[in-house]
Amino acid sequence: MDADVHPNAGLESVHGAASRWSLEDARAIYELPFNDLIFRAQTVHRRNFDPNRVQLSRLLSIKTGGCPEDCGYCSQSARHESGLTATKLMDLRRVLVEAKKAREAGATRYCMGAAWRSPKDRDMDAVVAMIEGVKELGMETCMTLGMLDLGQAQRLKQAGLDYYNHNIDTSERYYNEIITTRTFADRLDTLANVRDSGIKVCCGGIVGMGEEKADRVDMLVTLANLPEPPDSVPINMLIPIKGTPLGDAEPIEPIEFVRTIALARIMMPNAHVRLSAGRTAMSDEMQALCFFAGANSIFVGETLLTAENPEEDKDSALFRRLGIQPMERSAL
Ligand code: SAM
Ligand code: DTB
Ligand code: SF4
Repeated sequence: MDADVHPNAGLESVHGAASRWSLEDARAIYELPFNDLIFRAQTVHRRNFDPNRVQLSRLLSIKTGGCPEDCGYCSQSARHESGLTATKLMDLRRVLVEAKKAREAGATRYCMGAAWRSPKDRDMDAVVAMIEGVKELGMETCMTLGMLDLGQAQRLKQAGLDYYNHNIDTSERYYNEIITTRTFADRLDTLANVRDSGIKVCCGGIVGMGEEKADRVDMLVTLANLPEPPDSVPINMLIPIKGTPLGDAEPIEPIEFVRTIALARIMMPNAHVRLSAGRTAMSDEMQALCFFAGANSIFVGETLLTAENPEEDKDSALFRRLGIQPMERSAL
């Protein structure tokens, strides 16, 4: 552990929501003895949230596959042979049928994703109608459509979009190993457009892509030091997809994953930290540790965008065993 960082650093206001993080402090916290790290994360968590409530989001792929980008983890890139069939943009009625089902299953946020580099002008009317329709169902809306310029972000805001998901995915250093068709700086530009339009930012990344510990920490430092920390921080565990460059990646060591969740919680105390992709490969005990480390949101439903997610029965059984209740919309 870094001699300059006291084991209790981060518990006091000096590292509160408004402060900025140095790489050094963040790395030292990540490396703390596990029990100290988790105790600290749980303490921060309890100050800001009900520790026994977890928010439920549901994903829908409104346009699958055929994407021109080359993100090395993704089943939807046209450059990878993942065997996925590309689809056109989904019809509004079908989106609303799916959203209603999600609401009935307890989801409070509906997240719609499209495999685009960025939306084309001709797509905007259709996605605006989806936002309006889902809002009318009384759910929060989130979209992830690739890069946005300011005008597009403002249009989505006007339609009532609550959140926009756009991940930085990894550290700036490791980024070019994973994606070459858009830069880290492009991602930050989109995040600025989203923020400036008044839409809440959902931004996180993926763990388990062969990165070093320092990359995991650096990614979280970038997020925590954004002009405003994101409102939601999805932490995905890589789902290795056959036919993609990361299809044979070594799985991340579970304790390293839990450390990443804990550090996200400590550095972004007011954010919903989402235990996102990869839960089918996690034991119940690992998920319980993630909740203890401060994760307080998950995706529910048997599919994410294209990959598998735990069945709803399995999640409700786990929640029962842990005494966790779904978060109500009003508590968000
Ligand atoms: N095309 C849009 C974009 O990239 O901005 C939106 C969809 S994209 C699938 C959303 C995020 O899902 C990615 O940024 C990545 O963090 C995550 N993701 C995609 N494939 C994944 C995988 N195989 N394992 C874990 N996370 C993944
Ligand atoms: C995020 O960070 N994770 C979600 C959501 N944002 C859009 C997507 C996970 C995708 C997992 C792989 C798949 O389903 O294809
Ligand atoms: Fe396209 Fe998004 Fe997949 Fe990248 S992550 S290949 S941009 S769908």
